[in-house]
Amino acid sequence: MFLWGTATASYQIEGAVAEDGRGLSIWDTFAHEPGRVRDGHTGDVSCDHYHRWPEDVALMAGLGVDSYRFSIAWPRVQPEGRGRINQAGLDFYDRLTDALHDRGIVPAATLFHWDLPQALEDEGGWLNRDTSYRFAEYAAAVADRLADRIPMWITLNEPFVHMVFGYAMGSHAPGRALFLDALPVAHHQLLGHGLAAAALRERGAEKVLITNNCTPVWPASDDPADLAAADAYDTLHNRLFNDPVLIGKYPDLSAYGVTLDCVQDGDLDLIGARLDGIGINYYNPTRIAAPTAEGLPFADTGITGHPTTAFGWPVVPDGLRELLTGLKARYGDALPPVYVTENGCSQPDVPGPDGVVDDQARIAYLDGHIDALQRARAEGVDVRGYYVWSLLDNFEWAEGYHQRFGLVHVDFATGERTPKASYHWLARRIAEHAGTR
Ligand code: GBH
Repeated sequence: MFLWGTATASYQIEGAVAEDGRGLSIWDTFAHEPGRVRDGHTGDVSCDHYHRWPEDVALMAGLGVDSYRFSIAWPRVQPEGRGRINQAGLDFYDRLTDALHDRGIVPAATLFHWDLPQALEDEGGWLNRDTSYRFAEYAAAVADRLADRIPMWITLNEPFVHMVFGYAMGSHAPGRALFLDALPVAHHQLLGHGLAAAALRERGAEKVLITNNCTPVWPASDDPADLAAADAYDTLHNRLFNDPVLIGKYPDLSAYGVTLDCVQDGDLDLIGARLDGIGINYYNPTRIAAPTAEGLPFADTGITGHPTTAFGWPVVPDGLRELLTGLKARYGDALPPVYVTENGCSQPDVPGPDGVVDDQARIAYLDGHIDALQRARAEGVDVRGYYVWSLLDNFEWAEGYHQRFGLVHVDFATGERTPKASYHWLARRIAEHAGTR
């Protein structure tokens, strides 16, 4: 069955950051530091989904989705990041899970969408190998409570983005700018994935996945220097995370002057254990040229000649087909079923005469990408799901509430939700596809 879905993440929608024993996450700390998030926005209240979730489940039911991808906040489950389990925090996801089942919506839970307990960051965060073991302990606690009712598990969301923005560049929590020295964060997250996957399976989890954000890489020209740079980028962005989980080994990084010294015997066996699917988040391709300065082995030139989203990201629907068929070409039979676990765009509010946001650009974006996905399926890629990012306008990380990705408009002053034109469009589109699942 093909799953039509929508996706969110805990820190981006929940609010209620001090309720029912929740501990601090690195995003609470980061967002409250001056100058980190645009206009000092925080997730303290956000969409207040922690209280308004019944309304949000009703919105999903109205959309007609088969599945909902949400994330579980580690600091709600383990306020100190280790040891004591806070059952009151798990109660929230337990209620949500049951409500989804009541509506016939398949829950797909992500265990880590970047909100690491602050207590673990104080001990080095993902630079510290111990965090991988703590992650498995947390995964076990969640699975003990929910594996009987949640069939689909995603260990990590976009370990690449968490490493690069969080630890290499510092534009996301925990705000560290270590450049290439952030590399152990890749391995420790992936080790955490492998350990958590084993813990989930021991507890009867039906499907275990990881979500990687991938980008087709376009060389700026066929000049050998540009081609080599594009290959370097593809290696460091896509293959660094896909190869270990799909074929059990890291790509060779020696040409870039870096090594993964932190890999220990047996790690790759855990990381490379067979998955039931791979989650892919797609937003846009990347155009790469030879580096112009010392340091990184590539230069990101940006893409011109395509429409852009409010974020300035290029809109290239066929990039999704290119990405999916490229994964099939590279990994062949080692590629498990693919779930597009995020795709969507930020657009400004354009209120129509009736007050409903008339987001025609989002409709065009989704329409084009759904077509591209269907073309990839026709070309033989086993794609089993498509989740729109996002159900609601929400806290868009360093951009705060300035970028709106929702199918549903949120008035952040009142919490009021109003479905946009794209919501109504997608509901029709999903209904039309009912027979082709
Ligand atoms: C995802 O990350 C996250 O999982 C989600 O939480 C987030 O809200 C959502 O996407 C929207 O941001 O410079 O033009 O080449 C997406 C990661 C990283 C994808 C930056 C686009 C560069 C665009 N993104 N990337 S461009």
